[in-house]
Amino acid sequence: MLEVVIATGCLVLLLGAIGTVAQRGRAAAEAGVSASALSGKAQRLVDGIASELMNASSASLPLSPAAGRAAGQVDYRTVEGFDVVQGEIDEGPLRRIGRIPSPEDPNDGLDNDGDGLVDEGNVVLVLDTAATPACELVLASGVTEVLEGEIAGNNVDDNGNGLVDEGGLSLQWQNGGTSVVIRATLGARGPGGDVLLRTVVTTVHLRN
Ligand SMILES: [Ca+2]
Ligand SMILES: [Ca+2]
Ligand SMILES: [Ca+2]
Ligand SMILES: [Ca+2]
Repeated sequence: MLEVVIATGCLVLLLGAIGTVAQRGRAAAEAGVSASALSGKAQRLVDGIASELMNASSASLPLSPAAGRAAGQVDYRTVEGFDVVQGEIDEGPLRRIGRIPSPEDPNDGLDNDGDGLVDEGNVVLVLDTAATPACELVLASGVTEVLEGEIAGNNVDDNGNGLVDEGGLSLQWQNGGTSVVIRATLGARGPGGDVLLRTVVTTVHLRN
């Protein structure tokens, strides 16, 4: 019974997330997205990731990417409480935040959906990587393949931010994995039909 409730709750969240994205997509197609709306969307994405990772256990993070490299996804466990009998932290199921290809624009070097962005993706939150069916919440769509100003696959830091060939969502561990720098670039067509890009950076300090 519990499983059914969890599955239904997940479905409701999932449908809500998809509905929101679909609505925004329609509005964007009709009028174009203003620069400030796109900035807001990018800011909400990194803020959402930050508030999620704030509760992650730093011990659960995978090894830091090599120097000058960033991860496009992270698996982690959130801290659910403290077991006073065992004297240790209770951790939840393994979660994942990462960028995946958009269903409308598979990763083939072409702008399949004609939105002006090539191979853009979605950033999703997976609540339990072991659960079937998988429960994925879409945190944002229109996340570019590489971060603004970066050229993929040339082994050069084109935008001068210290990271080489980083993706449109890039996660960088700092201070021995007790903080994570989150960078994301979102793109969309503006009112004039030109493609707008907005990049937001924030650093989150893990509580545990
Ligand atoms: Ca494509
Ligand atoms: Ca596209
Ligand atoms: Ca770079
Ligand atoms: Ca590059």
